[in-house]
Amino acid sequence: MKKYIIAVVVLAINSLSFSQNPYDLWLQYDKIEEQNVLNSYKNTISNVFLDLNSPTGTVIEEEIKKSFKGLLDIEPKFDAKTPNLIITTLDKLDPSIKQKLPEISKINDEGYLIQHIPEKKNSKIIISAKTEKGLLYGVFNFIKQIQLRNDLSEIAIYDSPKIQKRLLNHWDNLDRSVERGYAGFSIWDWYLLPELIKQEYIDYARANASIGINGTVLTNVNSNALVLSPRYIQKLKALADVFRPYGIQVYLTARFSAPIETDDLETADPLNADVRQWWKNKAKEIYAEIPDFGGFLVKANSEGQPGPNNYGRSHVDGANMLAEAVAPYDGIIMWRAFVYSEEKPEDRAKQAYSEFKPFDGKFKDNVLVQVKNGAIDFQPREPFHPLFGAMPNTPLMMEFQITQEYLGGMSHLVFLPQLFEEVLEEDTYTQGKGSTVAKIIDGQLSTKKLTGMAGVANIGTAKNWTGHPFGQANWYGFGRLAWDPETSAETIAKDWLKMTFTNNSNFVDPMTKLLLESREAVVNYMTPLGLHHIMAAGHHQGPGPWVKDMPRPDWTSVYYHKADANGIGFDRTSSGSNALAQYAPEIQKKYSDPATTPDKYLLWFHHLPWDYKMKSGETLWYEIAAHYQKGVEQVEDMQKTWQKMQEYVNPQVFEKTNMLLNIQLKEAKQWRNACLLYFQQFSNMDFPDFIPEMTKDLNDYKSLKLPYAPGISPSWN
Ligand code: BDP
Repeated sequence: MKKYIIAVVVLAINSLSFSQNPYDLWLQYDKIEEQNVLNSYKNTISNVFLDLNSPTGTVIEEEIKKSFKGLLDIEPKFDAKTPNLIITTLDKLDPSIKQKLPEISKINDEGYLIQHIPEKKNSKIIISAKTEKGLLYGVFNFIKQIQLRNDLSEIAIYDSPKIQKRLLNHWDNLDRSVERGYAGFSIWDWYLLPELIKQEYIDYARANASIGINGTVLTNVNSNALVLSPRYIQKLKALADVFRPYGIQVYLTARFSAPIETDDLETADPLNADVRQWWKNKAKEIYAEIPDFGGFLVKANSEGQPGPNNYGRSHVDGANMLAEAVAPYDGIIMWRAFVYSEEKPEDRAKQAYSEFKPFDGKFKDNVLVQVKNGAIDFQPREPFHPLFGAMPNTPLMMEFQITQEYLGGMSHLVFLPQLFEEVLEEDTYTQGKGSTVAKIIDGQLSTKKLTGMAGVANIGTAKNWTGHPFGQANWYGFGRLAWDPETSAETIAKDWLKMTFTNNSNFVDPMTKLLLESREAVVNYMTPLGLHHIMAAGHHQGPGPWVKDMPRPDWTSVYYHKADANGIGFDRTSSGSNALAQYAPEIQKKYSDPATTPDKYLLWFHHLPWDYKMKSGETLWYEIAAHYQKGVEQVEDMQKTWQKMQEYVNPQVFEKTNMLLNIQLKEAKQWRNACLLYFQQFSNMDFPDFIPEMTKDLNDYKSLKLPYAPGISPSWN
C-alpha cells in the first residue's frame, strides 16, 4: 500500500512539469524555459502586423496567438506601427520590402517565404505567400522554428510543396468501424453530422495544415454507395466547411456500382449513356454544395469490388468516365492500381504492371493512377512497385500505408518515414541513373504535371489520435514527405521529437537513433532477407508462415515463401515468374544474380538452398536465424533507450510506451520462434547457438488464435 501511495505522489509531481498533452500532437507550445532564448525571441518578433480578413486569416491569427501565448507568454497585438514581424500575402507587401526578398519568384501558389530583413533601426521578419493557404503553411513553419529554438536572426526560408495532392486516405466505414484501423472508431460521426461539429474536426484540420496535407478522402476504398446520397452530401458539406479555412479539400471513394445500388439504373457500364449521365448529375449535385470538392478515389475490380471489367470494359473506360463527370469543376479521379485477378495464375507481384502499363497515356488529364509503394501489399519491406517509371505519360500517385496493418498494428513502435524514404530514394533507372521514385511522383520525370501522394491514415477516436503514442510520428512524417519527398527520415525524426517532447539533446539524440532503427527491427523479426506476406491470415497480426488453403493461393503464406527441402524464397528471375523483367535493365542485371542482389531483397527474387553461402560467409539458414535474433535484440535495445527517457516524457506516455514495448518484445519473440520452428522443418538444420532454447513447439504457435483482433472491417464479411 505504502509503495502505491509513493508511486502516485511521484506521478503527480512529475506531471506538474509536463503538459505534453498527447492530443496536441506535435503542436506543443510549452513556454520556453531557457531565459536568454525566450528574451531574444521576445525582442525579435513581438510587434506583429497582420491584417487578413478571411476565414484562413482568422486561423492564422489564432495560431499566432496560441503559439505566442504558449511558447513566449505574450499576447501579440496585430497592428504594430513599427512591426518586427509582418505576416501578409505578397500582393499587400510594400514594393520596397518585396525588393529585399531574393527568391520570391521561386515559390508556387502553395509556397511561402520567411525572410529576415536587417535594418539599422527596425529589422524585421517577413512571412509572405501568394495565397493565404501558403501563408498558413509559412506561419506553421515559422512557429516550428521557435519550437525547435532556431535562430531567427538570419532566417531565409523559401519553400513550396513539390507534390500537389497531399492526401490522407481514411479507410473509414459509415458505421464508424475502420478497416485496418487500430486507434478506436472513425472520427467521422456521420450519424450526428451535419448538426454536430466536433472539436476534433477542427483540430484534425489544424494538425494536417501544420504539415501541409491539403486533402482527405473520408471513406474506405471498399466503399459504400450510401455516402453519395443527398443526406450524406449534407454531412460531407459540413465537414468541407470546417476544413476549408485550413486549406483542406474533401474527397470520397466512389463505389463503381453506385448507379445500381441507388436503384436508379440497372447497369454501371461506363460506356452506357445513362450511366455517364448519372455520374455527371451526381458530380453536379455534390459540387452545388461543395464547390471545392476534390474528387473520387476508386478501388475497382479488386478484391471483389465492382468495376468496369464487370462489363467487359477497361480501367481506362471506368476512370475516364468519372473524370469527365468531375472535370468541369476541376475535380480529379484517383484510380487505384491495386488489382490482382482471381483467374490469373500469374505471380501477384506482376499483375498490376501487366494490367496498367499498356494504359500509359490513355487516361484523361485529371486522372491519377494511385500505386501502392510495393507490388504486393504494404509489407514491412518491398522493392518499389515496378509501375513507378513505367508509365511516364500518366500521373502516378504514391500510396503509402500509415496505419500499421502489417507492422504490428496497435502495439509496435515503428518509425515509418524510414520505410517511405527507402522507397522514394530507390533508383528506377527508367530514364537513366538518378530516376528515383521521388522524382517520378513529383512530376520531374513525367510528361504530366498532376502529382500526388496518399497515406492510409492511422487516425481514430483514441485520445491521442493514433493509439500508439509513436503513431503520431508516422502521420507527421507522411505529411513532411508528401510536401517534399526528398526530406530525410532523420530530419523528420528530429523535428518530430523536438516538437512533441523536448529539445534536450540527451533525449533527441538517442531517440532519433531508436526511431531510425525501429523499422529495420520490425523487418528483422518479421520478414528478413526479402521474405514477405507470412503473417497470420485475416487480421494480419502475428506470424503465420504455415497459412495455406485460403480461398485464393496468393492470400496464403506458402505461396510467398515457397519453403521446401530445397530451400526458400520466391524465384522472380527468368527461371521463375520473371517479375524482374518489369524493372529497368540495370536492376534486372543486378538482381538476377543472388550474389549481386542486396540481401534485403534476396528471397523476394530468389529461391535459394538452405546452405546457400551468403555474402557474410555464413549459410542462408544461419543468416535467417541471425536476422530474427537481431530483430528481437533491437527491440530490447529500444527498451533500454526508452528506460533512460523517463525524465523527458509525460509520465502517462512513458508508461504506455513501456508497456507497448513489452508487448512488442513478446511478439517479436513469437515471430522469431514461430518462423524458425516452421522453417526448420524444411531446412533440417540446427539453430545457431545464439538462438535461445525454445520452450514451445510449433503447434503451440500455430494454435494461437487472436479473436477480435482489431482492424477487420465488415466490408470483408
Ligand atoms: C489490403 C488490406 C485490405 C484493403 C486492401 C486495399 O488488407 O483491407 O482493402 O489492401 O488496399 O492491404 O484495397
